[in-house]
Order: sequence, then C-alpha cells, then structure tokens
Amino acid sequence: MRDIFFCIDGHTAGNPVRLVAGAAPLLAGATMAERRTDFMARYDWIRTALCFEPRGHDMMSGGFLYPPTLPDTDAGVLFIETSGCLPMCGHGSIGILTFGIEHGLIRPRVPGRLRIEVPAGLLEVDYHVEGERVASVRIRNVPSYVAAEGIAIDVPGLGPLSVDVAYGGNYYAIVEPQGAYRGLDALGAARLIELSRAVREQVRAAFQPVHPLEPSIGGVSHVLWADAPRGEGAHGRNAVFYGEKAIDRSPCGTGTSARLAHLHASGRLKTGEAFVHESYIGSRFIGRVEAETTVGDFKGIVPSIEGSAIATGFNTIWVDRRDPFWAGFQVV
Ligand code: PYC
Repeated sequence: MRDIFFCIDGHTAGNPVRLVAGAAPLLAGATMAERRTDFMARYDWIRTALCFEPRGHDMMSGGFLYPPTLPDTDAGVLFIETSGCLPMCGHGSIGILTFGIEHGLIRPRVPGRLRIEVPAGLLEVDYHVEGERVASVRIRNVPSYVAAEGIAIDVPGLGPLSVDVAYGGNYYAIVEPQGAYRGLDALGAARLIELSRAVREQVRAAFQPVHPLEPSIGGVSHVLWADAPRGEGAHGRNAVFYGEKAIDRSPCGTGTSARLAHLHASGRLKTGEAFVHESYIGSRFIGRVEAETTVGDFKGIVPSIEGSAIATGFNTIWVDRRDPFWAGFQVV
C-alpha cells in the first residue's frame, strides 16, 4: 500500500518547512490541541515518515492546514517536526502561512490579516504581499513567560551553568554566556549539539514545566544558546537545539518569543521595543514585546515575530509499506 502526500517545500530564514497540502488525516477533537493529541496517538507514523530519513533529515519540520475550531478564525495548523508535534512553531508558521497564501490554500477573510488557531492558542497575523509573493509575515504569538530561573546544572566537558526556562509556544532551557560558555562561535554546531543533549537531560531532571492553562503542553523540549549579536543592527544571536541533532537555521520563532519574555522579565527589554534576533547562520527575525499579560499566575508578555519564507518546490512524497524504512529512521 502506498500513501501519497503532496507537499510544498521551502524554508524560513534557512530552516526547512514542509507544508503537507494533501492527505491530511481527519482528526478527532474540539480544539487544535485535542486534534494534536489525536494525531500523535494515531498518525505519528506520518510525522516520522515525512520528517525522518530517508524523506526528511535532522532539521525537517512542517505541518498541515485544517479548518479551525474557533470562531472568526481563518485556518488551523498542526505542526510536525523531528522532535514531535510542537504546540507552536514560529518559523513553521511563517512558512506554512506564506506557502498557503501564495498557493491559494488559505483565503484570508481580510486581505493582509489572518487569525490562525494552533495547538498552543491563537495567532494574530499581518502579512505583506509584493506581486505574487508574500514578502513578510508578522505573528503575534501566544503569551510567553519565564517558568523557572537559576537551575544549576553541571555539564560534562563544559562545567557548571545556571539555566533559566521560558515558554514561547514550547519550553526552552536558556543558556546565556557564562563560565566556560563564551559564545556560539567558540563551540561550533557539532559541539553545541553534543552539549545541548546533556543540558536538556539535566534540566528535564530538575524541572518539568506544565503550561498553567493547557495541561497537554509541558516539558523542556528545546535548548536556546544565547549570544551577543554579530551583524550590524542586530540585538542578539542564538542557536536553538531541537530533536536529537538539529540546530535551527532560523532564529527560531518560539525561541525568540521565549527569549523576549526572558529579557523583558529581567528588565533588559521594554514593552514596544524591537529585538532583531540572528540565527546561527546569520538570518534574522524581528521580535517585539507587543504587550504585557499574564499566563495563569505568571507575569508574561505577548511577543511578535516577523520574518519571511521562500517556497523551493512541490514534492509528492510516497510512503510505501513495502519499503523497510517506510516510517523513517534517525541516526543519532
Ligand atoms: O521557529 O518556533 C520555531 C522553531 C521551533 C523548532 C524549530 N523552529
């Protein structure tokens, strides 16, 4: 038996986005969060088949469009990635919305504006069109907050670190330059991957966050290594580790949101201020603290992230059960 998935492939600021535009499974659930749970229980093989090798790779990520469950909303998005079905993905949203609008899969009720339902909540989106192309997308992301500060860990080969945990649609362990961590370039990507695994494991052993309003969201999934900016006009740089071997090529939308909450909570970024965030490869998102809010009992912010995506082609992917690797594999 062969399952066929029609995809629009591309990237947002260098990180891959695969919009699965055909063969989205029908899902049970009254919200996108419940549909995510249903997808993970019944259809995780679609994620692994499309994200893992041999059809994907360590960084692969993407998603499906669904009719929304909330009123006055244009579309629902379900994310897939090597690490799982994320509650929210920023670079993925920018790519999926760009490709969806450019190919007529999303027909906005108000041109230039979208309301999008994701498992983590509601996104308010502005986008700008130039000719046939969506030139930029700005997303008001879900409320973000700092969940824990000063978690002490001791990483073999690096030494003691104090790590904070912030939520920006996923939970991030945030490591700022300190001690033997002197910045991204001093380590390099391969070493960052190695160290991130140890950081994530130790932070997970010390702290298991659960979202105060959505109990299906929890656990530290990503590690954000913060650094000083490199290029002119930037305010910070970061490398985000996810899955087992991925360093985000984009500045990471949910990571940037978590970092904005982190900087705001410590008084280093004001409401309304822009924060130009660079990725490991130098691509950029513009982040901003749009408003102050609360997340359950926590003080938080409403962040926005702005960036652009490029479609690179159509990709009709076959998953054939006679293939010994039909469900995909990872070499860790
Ligand atoms: O942009 O939110 C993001 C993201 C999460 C993992 C990789 N990118």
